[in-house]
Amino acid sequence: MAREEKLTCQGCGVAIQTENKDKPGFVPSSALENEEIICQRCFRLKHYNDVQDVGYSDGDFLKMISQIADTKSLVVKIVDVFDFNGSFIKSLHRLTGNNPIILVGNKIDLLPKSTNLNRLKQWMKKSAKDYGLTVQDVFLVSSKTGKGFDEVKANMNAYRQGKDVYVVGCTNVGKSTFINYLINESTGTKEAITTSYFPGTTLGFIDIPLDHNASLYDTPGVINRQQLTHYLSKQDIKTITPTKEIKPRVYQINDKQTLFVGGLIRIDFIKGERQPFVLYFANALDIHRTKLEKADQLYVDHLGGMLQPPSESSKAEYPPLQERTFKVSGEKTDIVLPGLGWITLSGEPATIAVSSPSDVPVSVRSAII
Ligand SMILES: Nc1nc2c(ncn2[C@@H]2O[C@H](COP(=O)(O)OP(=O)(O)OP(=O)(O)O)[C@@H](O)[C@H]2O)c(=O)[nH]1
Ligand SMILES: [Mg+2]
Repeated sequence: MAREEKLTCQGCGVAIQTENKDKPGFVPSSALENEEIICQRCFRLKHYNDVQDVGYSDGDFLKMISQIADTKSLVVKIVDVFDFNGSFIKSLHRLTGNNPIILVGNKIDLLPKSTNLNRLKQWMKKSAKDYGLTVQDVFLVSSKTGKGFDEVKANMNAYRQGKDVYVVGCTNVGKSTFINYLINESTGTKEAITTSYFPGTTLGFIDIPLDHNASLYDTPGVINRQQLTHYLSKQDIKTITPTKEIKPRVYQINDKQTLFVGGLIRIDFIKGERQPFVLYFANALDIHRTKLEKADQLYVDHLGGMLQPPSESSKAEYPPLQERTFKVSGEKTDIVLPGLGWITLSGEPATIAVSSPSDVPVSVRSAII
């Protein structure tokens, strides 16, 4: 791949410039002398957890990633196991050409301890196939704890056959955190690359030499507008992002009862015998139960207050909810909200209406846990 020899930020890969403070890649010219060059945006992210918006479009990132098609390399596609469907990005392999792909499910530390990881791996293999993606292999890791890294490292080395490696995936799946783990293991340097819970942290390719002839590349994430994250304020994103092992919350629900997940989505149990609803959402998210007949009014009266996120100050921007009805029977089923979590139903016959923003499509799958 033809690469210009230009100065890029070591934290996010953006081209460095010294002209405009409000544009991506800014560093004061005095800082160009430093050994480590970090742009102003990375600096603010690292030290103040404050993200500066960049004027990049979804297409700009796609164009960057499509350069991988012209390389001979190994592609490591990362997905977030907590948001498999939302982070899978079906179209991604069209951008990476004919290069072999290994699929890595990241963030397994978020799944309940009882999760059968072997089963999850099989499920991921089958799902990838259903999505039309041929993968060499599937691995599960936590870039936070390091679980699964020995296996994935050995296999990356075997599969790359001396070639470069590109780490690709949806925004926020943990590509940069994954690479930081590898860097820390081999050099002892911690948090070499900028990471954050805001989608769109990495802005360009970041070259990490593997040996004299090959490199590992971090790449910008592909944006999936169907994830709930894109409809929330920065503070609300923080609330819905799980940071610890998810504690499944079990509610015994009677028909004509409603559950609110914060003020983000609403689940109505329309018809069926009393049964357990098992909720897998960030532990910090509050769940409220009410009678179906009271739910409309409760939402009007308490959105942004008792029912939050969205918070009082950001609720005006939150899209109106649209209702979709699902019928479950026979098989243990997950109702999935991309970027938020899922609800597992036992398979007892049930009619459920889920209300979510219209651009965030709710889907069903056979239960993964
Ligand atoms: N719990 C948990 N969180 C993780 C893990 N890996 C990454 N994260 C968190 O996920 C968020 C996103 O991580 P990044 O490494 O910035 O993700 P990315 O894929 O590089 O994102 P973009 O650069 O925006 O495409 C951060 O808040 C990380 O701390 C993991 O294994 N477990
Ligand atoms: Mg990144």
